[in-house]
Amino acid sequence: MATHRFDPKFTDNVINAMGPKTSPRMRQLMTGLIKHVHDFARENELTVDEWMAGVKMLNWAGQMSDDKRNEGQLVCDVIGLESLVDEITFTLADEAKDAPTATAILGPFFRADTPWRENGEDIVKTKPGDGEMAYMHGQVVDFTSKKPLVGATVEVWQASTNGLYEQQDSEQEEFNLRGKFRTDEQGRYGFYCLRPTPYPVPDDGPAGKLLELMDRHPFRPAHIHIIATYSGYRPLTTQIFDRRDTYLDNDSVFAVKDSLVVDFVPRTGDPQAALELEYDVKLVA
Ligand code: MBD
Ligand code: FE
Repeated sequence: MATHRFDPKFTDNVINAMGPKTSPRMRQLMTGLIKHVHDFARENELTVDEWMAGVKMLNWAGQMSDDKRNEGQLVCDVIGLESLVDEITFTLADEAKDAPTATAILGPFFRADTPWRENGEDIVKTKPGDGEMAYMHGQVVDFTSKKPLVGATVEVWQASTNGLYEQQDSEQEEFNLRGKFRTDEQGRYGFYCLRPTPYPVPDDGPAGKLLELMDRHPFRPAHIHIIATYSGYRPLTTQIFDRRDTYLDNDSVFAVKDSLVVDFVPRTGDPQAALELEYDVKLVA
């Protein structure tokens, strides 16, 4: 006789169906996943209709998970999962005064094939009608010794003032607002960019539907994405946030950390930018 599905023994049966060739880690993860998903269904007396609505949402997200949408990741983001996993993976003491640069989530709009650019270059290839230009620059250093890291890679990307990343917007030149830089002999990098502006995550798909059903807004605080790497050091994926932003405390993907909030300041004597941001990146070996 089959075990009654409400009986926790049913869950044990499902878990015990895994064979001996399962890797220990796979066994651990699937055991936890099956337990929690079954408990979720039992505790909430999940109905067939509700479960099917969830399945439909996953299928919908799957259909939109190309480079332009990445909805599977976005669905994870709006329920805080990418931010949680980031925190679990990188347990660096984020809020300590003198700490290595804190991590933040990659997000769905990274492109691996971003072109190299020269220090001092302008990443704003398609100028929006509005927006403020800024010069962002700084040093990549070894956190422990404070020595500059010469030849480190600093990769950045940001959305335009219309709230769209370049791959979401046919009006923007390819790789607009993206660039990969190599630090100079003093470990320095620098480029012109836009002062970032707050932006709604795409809300016309499954993640947006989920936000609407939860009565939540889709906005993210203004941010610039950074990936910094140097041979022998832990690669850093992070985002920096403009202090003036009103969404710092209610980011729709829960990525803000205090130590990643930065101040753009007036820049004098530069016809290309009236603002600047000095930002040092501290890596750990
Ligand atoms: C973004 O631009 C982003 O950076 C993240 C993390 C999630 C959704 C959209
Ligand atoms: Fe982003």
